[in-house]
Amino acid sequence: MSASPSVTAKTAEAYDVVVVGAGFAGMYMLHRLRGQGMTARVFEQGSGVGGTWYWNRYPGARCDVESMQYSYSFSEELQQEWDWSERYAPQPEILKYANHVADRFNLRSDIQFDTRVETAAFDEATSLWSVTTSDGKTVSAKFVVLATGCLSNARKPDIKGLDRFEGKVYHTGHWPHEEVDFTGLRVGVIGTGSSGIQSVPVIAEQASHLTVFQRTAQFSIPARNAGLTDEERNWFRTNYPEVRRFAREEAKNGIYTEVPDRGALDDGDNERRDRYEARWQRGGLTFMSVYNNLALDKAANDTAANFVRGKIAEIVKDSDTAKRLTPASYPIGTKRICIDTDYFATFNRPNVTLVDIKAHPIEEITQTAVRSGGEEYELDALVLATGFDAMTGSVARIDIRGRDGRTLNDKWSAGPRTYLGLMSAGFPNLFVITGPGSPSVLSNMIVSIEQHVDWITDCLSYMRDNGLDTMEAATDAEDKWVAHVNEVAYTTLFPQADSWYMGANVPGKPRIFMPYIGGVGPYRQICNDVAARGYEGFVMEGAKAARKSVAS
Ligand code: N01
Repeated sequence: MSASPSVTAKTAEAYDVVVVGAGFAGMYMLHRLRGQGMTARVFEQGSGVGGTWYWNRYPGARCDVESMQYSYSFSEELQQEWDWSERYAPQPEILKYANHVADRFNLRSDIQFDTRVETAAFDEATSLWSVTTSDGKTVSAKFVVLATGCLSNARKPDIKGLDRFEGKVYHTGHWPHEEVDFTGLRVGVIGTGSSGIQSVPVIAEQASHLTVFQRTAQFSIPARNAGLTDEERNWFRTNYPEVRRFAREEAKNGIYTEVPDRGALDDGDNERRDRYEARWQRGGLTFMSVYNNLALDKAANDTAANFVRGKIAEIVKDSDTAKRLTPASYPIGTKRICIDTDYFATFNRPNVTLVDIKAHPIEEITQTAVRSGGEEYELDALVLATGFDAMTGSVARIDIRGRDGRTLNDKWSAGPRTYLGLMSAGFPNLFVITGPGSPSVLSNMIVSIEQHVDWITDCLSYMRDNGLDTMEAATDAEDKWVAHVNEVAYTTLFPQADSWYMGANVPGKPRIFMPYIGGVGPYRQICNDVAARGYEGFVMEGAKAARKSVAS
């Protein structure tokens, strides 16, 4: 183990807080810290704000949480004044919103762009973090907040010959900033998660031929995207107090919608079909909220899965293609459900081919083609919609060293361990926003981001007001929380799927259900209760306490 970078507090720039990342989490964190009179420096590897929405510029990229809800709630003026154009905002509009927020709250002056945080080391003698960045500088900070995002480490698959391919290769999660035009090209898309499913219909319209390489068929629900009317916008604006309260406190996933009052097997066949049909027609993520036991009971889940399978069979004309597009190996919703615009119908186009790479794995990629099942699919361009090293990937890229020089990667080698998804024992004054062990990716991300940022801000103010220097998760509290997160996960059907929630998409990654599935409302209450009890489960120490222990 190499020596920790030494803390150069006397010479380095010193801040109260270093924030890593200027996506929605990092921007709001900076805003709140400034409000508390704390000094902060944000390092962002991109050239602009927006995080996910800065990188994911692939054709068809848009949010699948409705725009009126996928937006900050912390500023009443902002939420009243910003005009979303569509039910699901397209990526350029969300990025414009992020830039508007950065300008409106004058955030840029404390954000250093084009700069990666490479190492962060805690010095036990000074209780300071020493942070080195890709521009060769070192800064020191009392606290480090990782606002690195859960789906921000785009993962290039390990496919033989990929680097030999002579056409252009794109990754949906790392899309070029200049326009990509597929007109007249033979394009291949590998991957059929949310990114693949959004991009396939758009690419199919441009390409002379599109070949979709599918490893696992996905359940997808129509988005029914449309322009927002003034009436709809005004409804939200008038009802924001209740919409936001409900999203924070009552909704499991941070989205305002009806709460189901029954399980799927409580209705007869016809009534159940009518309910699914109504939600299918309405479209969107809340399809899984028709009944309250779809994530819990396999027989109940089967009714929803079979409904969607029936829809695929209705939409896709070629029965063999329809069969291959029909998910069969996991319960609906246990891999993140997708929301699409014309995804299944795209396979009725004469210029689209589906290749089942589960049945016929890709053998290799040559200079000009993808070879699978002995067939060569000649391509001019290849799109990798192969996802992310989710939840831990971006944290793992930073060499983080806590007490005794132990790295976070070493500590998390058998799976991430946190208390409340906020801190990890042995890493004092290091916070993670929407980290593993918190609801995060199972929720409307902005609801969870705001909750974590507010909690951390309150915590830092509390420490300052009480003369406390360090805060750290206690090992026993962390152990209990990890066990609880795991226990709750296994009351659901989620662990049955090979999903990125389980780390299953990354070869060799420990198979652990990473987010907390107890719901954002109960989770918020737990966090608030912990704070109200003087940050129960955390060890806090201050100069006074240290002096006292030295004197005694
Ligand atoms: O990534 P994914 P994504 N060879 O991991 C396949 C959010 N998001 O970027 O299922 C061949 O879901 C893989 O196959 P399999 C959202 O939370 C939101 O699409 O592992 N194939 C799968 O089909 C989402 O869930 C929005 O068998 C390989 C695909 O690639 C998350 O981001 C939009 C492979 C990866 O799917 C991730 O979505 C986009 C290999 N070696 C994303 N490796 C919205 O808000 C992987 N695959 C709308």
